[in-house]
Amino acid sequence: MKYVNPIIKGFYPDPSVCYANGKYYLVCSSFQYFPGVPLFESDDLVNFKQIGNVLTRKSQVELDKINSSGGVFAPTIRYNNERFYMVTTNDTTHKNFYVYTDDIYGEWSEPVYVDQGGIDPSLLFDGEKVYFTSNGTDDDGEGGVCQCEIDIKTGKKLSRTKCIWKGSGGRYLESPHLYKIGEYYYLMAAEGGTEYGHMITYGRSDSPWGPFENYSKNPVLTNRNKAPYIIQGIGHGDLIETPDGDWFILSLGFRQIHHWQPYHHLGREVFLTPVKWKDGWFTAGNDGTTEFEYEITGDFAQTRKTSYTFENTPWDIEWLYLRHPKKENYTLLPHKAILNGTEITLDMADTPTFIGLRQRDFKMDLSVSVEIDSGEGGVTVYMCENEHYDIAIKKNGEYYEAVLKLNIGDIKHIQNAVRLSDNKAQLVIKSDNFGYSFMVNDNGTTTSLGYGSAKYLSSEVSGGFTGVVLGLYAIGNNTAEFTDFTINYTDSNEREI
Ligand code: 6LW
Repeated sequence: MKYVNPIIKGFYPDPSVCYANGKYYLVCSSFQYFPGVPLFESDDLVNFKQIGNVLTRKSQVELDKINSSGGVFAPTIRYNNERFYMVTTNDTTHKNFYVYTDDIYGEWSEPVYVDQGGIDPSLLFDGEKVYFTSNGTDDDGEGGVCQCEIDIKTGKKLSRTKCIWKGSGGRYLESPHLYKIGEYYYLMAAEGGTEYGHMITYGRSDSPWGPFENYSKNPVLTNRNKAPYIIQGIGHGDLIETPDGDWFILSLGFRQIHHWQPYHHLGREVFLTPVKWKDGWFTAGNDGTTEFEYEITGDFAQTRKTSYTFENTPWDIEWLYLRHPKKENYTLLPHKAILNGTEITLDMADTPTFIGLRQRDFKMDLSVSVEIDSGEGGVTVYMCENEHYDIAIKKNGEYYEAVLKLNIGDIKHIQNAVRLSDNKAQLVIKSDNFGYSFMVNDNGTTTSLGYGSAKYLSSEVSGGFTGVVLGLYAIGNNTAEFTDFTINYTDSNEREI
């Protein structure tokens, strides 16, 4: 079969994958969004369906007042002895912890904390031993990939934390995963930072503690020298073997808006790259790069969900809140969302009344009918509190208007305000690689409110680790009702840009 990258589109960074009971399970980071750590299932390693989230209770994850792109960093998922483990960092509290479940469709445990610093923790179950590996600094103050042995029942350290690898010389040595494959231990990691210089490197050893002999052609995978090319930033990956003995790296990467325009706003997405072994060393992709298309063994088709409605998108799986939501402000029905606004606005690193979906592709048509009593209610194309474009219905004295607000850093601009005949209207957003057109339909009359460029919502402008989320919101002590919500995506076919 032929598959096309990315296999999961939209803001789903830092993928980690495991195989259990005939299926693959994948997790990603989630930062300031709640619930935390999206969880996917797949039969074939190409088609992944989100089945839930790992961190669904406030007791599992502290997100109050955290900065955007703080909170839940890169997770690792592993399966051992009929139990799933997800280990991650809350970068705001600087704590590494894991949770576990025996039922992948059920709730996960309360956190078990491990007293080792750094980020990007990973677990290796090796017979009776469990190794806990992260980046950071060891007990003697040495920096690099650090490791200790833990008691998996309590999270207690059974050894000192020791620096086991310094990487291949790139900056930001991150995302270490230790594997036992055949007679060797392989330590794979990312270097270069999660930007255009991102790469995957590895070494091998006959001991989990090293010393690791570096692969002679590191990096084993990177798109840093591939230009002009849409797929960039390939790095931070996990290695997986299929039951047929084929090997792959699932990694993050991102799509620039154009070959010659180095901006990306959809976040870091999930890419699948074939791996080949020779003489105890592996290579990945096409001469160490990730391409759009691969032919792999398997008799199945790649399918994608391209249409999102309230009816086909359950409220408790793909929808996201900012930090810990005040649940009493949301009435989420099969065909309608009723949001109660507060004084918290979208410009604050706080918890506005907001519920959103990740933007999954460049070319999109979004429409929703909105009715408000007072205040403001609408849709935000949201990168973070500093960069977001908002289309809304707003009460202005005795009448209602449709507004478009563009917020780019210190510039907060009302682009347009059009008086409405009533307190309700249909809001429409159409996007392509380069930007968003905003329209309002008032009783059958459509008016353009303006345009916002995608590049100002990009990671290159905004910084941070997230991607654009399309959020329904309400502000003011008001009620906003949303109905007839649809998002339709068209395959952007970036190869032709
Ligand atoms: C993550 C680090 C990285 O912890 O970005 O891409 C950080 N790699 O490994 C946040 O996603």
